[in-house]
Amino acid sequence: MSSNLKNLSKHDSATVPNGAFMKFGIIVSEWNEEITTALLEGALKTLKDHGVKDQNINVKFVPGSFELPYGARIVAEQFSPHAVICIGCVIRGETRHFDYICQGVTHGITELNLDYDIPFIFGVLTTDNQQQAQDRAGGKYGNKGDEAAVTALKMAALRNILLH
Ligand code: DLZ
Repeated sequence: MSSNLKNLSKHDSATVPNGAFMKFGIIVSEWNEEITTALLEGALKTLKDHGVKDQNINVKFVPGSFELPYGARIVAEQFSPHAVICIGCVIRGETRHFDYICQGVTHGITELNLDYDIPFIFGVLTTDNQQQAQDRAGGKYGNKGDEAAVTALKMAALRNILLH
């Protein structure tokens, strides 16, 4: 059976806004650290490739994905970024915990988008196993961190256009 999965991280660089005058917050979950570190590296590289300066990127860590919405809110309030990227990885286990964490973090990030004047980007992998996570953290399906960074640049630019 052929797979319709593709590398979703492939994008046309020409369509990505320049971030030279933008500030970004990144909040990263420590659970499944090997994966979230790879996602973070992807996001940082993509932001810098599109002109974002080191001093305009503020990275903070939280224990697990469930804590991402709270951490993202603090980063937004303390650092006044143009967008916040939330990075996590939830891998299905034997219990329902997976469902509750996914539900909590999704709902939390959605609420932040509605309550705050800046975009909060969902860079959270929710997979059935470790291999699926690796495939999406610099593996055969790209790096969700890259995608999250491209989305952050586009949403920050959209906000600038619409609000100014
Ligand atoms: C407890 C837990 C479990 C079982 N699995 C994950 C996971 O796969 N990914 C993740 O980011 N966090 C996990 N956590 C931790 C929760 O997100 C949270 O940190 C704790 O429930 C404490 O609030």
